Amino acid sequence: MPIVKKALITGVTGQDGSYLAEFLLEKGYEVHGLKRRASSFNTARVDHIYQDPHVDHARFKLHYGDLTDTSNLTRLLSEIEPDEVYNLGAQSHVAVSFEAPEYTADVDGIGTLRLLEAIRFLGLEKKTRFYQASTSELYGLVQETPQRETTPFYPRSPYAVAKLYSYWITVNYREAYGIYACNGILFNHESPRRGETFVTRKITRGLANIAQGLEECLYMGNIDALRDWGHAKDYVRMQWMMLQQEAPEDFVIATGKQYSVRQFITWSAQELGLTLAFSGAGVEEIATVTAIEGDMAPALKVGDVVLRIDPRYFRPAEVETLLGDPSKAKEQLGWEPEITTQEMCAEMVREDLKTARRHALLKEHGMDLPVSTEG
Ligand code: NDP
Ligand code: GDR
Repeated sequence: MPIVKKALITGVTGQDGSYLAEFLLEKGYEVHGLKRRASSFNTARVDHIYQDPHVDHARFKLHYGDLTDTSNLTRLLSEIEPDEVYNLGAQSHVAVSFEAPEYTADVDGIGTLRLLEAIRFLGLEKKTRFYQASTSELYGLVQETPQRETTPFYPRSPYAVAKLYSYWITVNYREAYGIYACNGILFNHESPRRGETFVTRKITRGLANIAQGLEECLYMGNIDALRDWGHAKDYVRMQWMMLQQEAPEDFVIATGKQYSVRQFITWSAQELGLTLAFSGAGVEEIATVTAIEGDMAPALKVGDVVLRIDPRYFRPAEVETLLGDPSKAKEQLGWEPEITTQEMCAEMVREDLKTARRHALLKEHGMDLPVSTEG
């Protein structure tokens, strides 16, 4: 396949980066990804598309780098001269940003400036288009419902404040230097590749493990939080679409539907054949199994408590509710999500159940693998 364009993806080893890399490779792009040096392998999400660099015409290439390293980013941009840069790299966990606020600001805020400044410094303003992974967390303490492109921001975490800087520096470089730079203001999006400590994956993986006897109980924070959850596959398509327009603009990407964490727990349990009853209030609330159908949860019986509240997972400042209005994306770009929240939840549970069953089988044969439950 002839190479159509060259793209650089920061955060290629993350959830979105892996789906976007697949998407761009299918479109005929040469895809360059930034990966961080780690003491163990961190490329599990892209191993299936990795191409041996010794093979001629490899179109997927990984480079060591970091958003805190200006010279590294500048060198890579000058060597690759990409047509498109997708800045997806970030310390992306809101709760962790309260623990590591300075690092989060450096990566999620100044990291964006480093890339934009490198584009300018290298004279790539007219060649390289730039996508910034902005977020519904910018709306934080919401000022209007549903949230759209014009809704005022009110960030509620070090993560969101760092992303606010990135949002505005992207707008500023577009206006000041004419760079084709866009913000995708994406609401929560999930998939079987979602990091294990974000709430949806924590639930689907945790319940699948409990059903198979690998964990005993799920410890959760604020299960009344409301979110607008879409599927990452639908959202990366839109990231690409935003860079294919005549003029750069910012877009909200969301489903326009909102559910509680508690609802997501109920759906996940149902997918495992479990009916749950919630009882108690506040930190005393628990979820108990009241009925079991099928054979997906051999380790459970009616009356078992599978969920408790642990205040450790409450945030110093919480974003209680988010609901996006994707009308602009729909009207201007014809984008609509294809996968519903409940379908996505079912897919995540199915995938986590497969893994849990494999682990349970190994355990049965005396080959116990440690199952991490941190986060
Ligand atoms: P992930 O946490 O799954 O992936 C983050 C990526 O950033 C990983 O590849 C990670 O590398 C990389 N990264 C972390 N720190 C650095 C650093 N210092 N230098 C370079 N790379 C780094 O996030 P998602 O895929 O879910 O999200 C992608 C982007 O979209 C993020 O910027 C996120 O903030 C934003 N976003 C996400 C939403 C969502 O619901 N998923 C919604 C709105 C915005 P490693 O694998 O080594 O950890
Ligand atoms: P969020 O996602 O903070 O919206 O950021 P997360 O899944 O972490 O939390 C969603 C909501 O669930 C509540 N919650 C818990 N969250 C976690 N992680 N663990 C728990 O045990 C738990 N219990 C309840 C949270 O308090 C919150 O209200 C995600 C990230 O992908 C960001 O990078 C992105 O910008 C936004 O989505 C849009």
